[in-house]
Amino acid sequence: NRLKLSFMERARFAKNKVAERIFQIMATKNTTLCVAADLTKTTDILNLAEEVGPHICLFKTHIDIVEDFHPNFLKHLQDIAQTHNFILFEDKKFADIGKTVQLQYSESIYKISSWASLVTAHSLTGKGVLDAIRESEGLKERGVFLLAETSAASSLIDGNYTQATVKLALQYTDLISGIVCQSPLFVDQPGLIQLTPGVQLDSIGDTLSQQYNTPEHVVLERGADIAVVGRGITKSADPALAAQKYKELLWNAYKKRIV
Ligand code: BMP
Repeated sequence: NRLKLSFMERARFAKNKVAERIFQIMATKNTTLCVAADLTKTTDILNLAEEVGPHICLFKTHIDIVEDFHPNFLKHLQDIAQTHNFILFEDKKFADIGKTVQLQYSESIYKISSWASLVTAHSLTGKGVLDAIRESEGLKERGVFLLAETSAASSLIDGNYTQATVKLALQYTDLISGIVCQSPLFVDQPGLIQLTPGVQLDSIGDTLSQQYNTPEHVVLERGADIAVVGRGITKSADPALAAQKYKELLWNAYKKRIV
């Protein structure tokens, strides 16, 4: 049961290289926090990365919301990621046919495959998406988080879709780092990582169907390994302090879970 094992122990079960690295980062930095850097200016994103860097394992971007994108920005971001030892994660949610995904992943001004060690994908169009990501040009070590459930109220995803997504993930364990979901779907797979968004302390949701749970709840009741926090940190007066607080709450919950 993955919920009772430490990240250090789980690292050796990981078949995906990036997942193995994530386990090691979590175990050495004592953090399971992924920040969602949903900001539209490159300087704001870089400042956030510097501020929260010591407290996070993953830095999640939506690169296509950036207004003043330039390739130099990625160079800076990579430097910060290296300094603070966290992983760059582009939340692209690929959902097209394989050929289109391949172009979206490796081409365009963003060239995602050249800098993002991690990306997200929908399972909607099936294995072609994963074959495309596996076969594309780009970083040698790459990982995918497959989306099996969402934090959105009244999501159209049902139990069958969720189960089929987990099944698909298990056919691509070399490529899949983990699954994005809201409940413990794969407790018998210690090498896979559960990533859970929809985490905030001061709010239960927004006006656009987002739903929030607390750090303790997602770790102890929902099986989250990594929690994604966006506005809970980015809208805070002191993002570094907020990140530290989320990190500590999440880590304490994890320690409580594995005893
Ligand atoms: P916030 O904490 O500000 O609500 O941000 C949540 C982040 O997680 C967003 O970047 C969103 O795209 C992502 N996300 C989510 O909220 N729910 C999901 O089910 C999947 C996501 O990727």
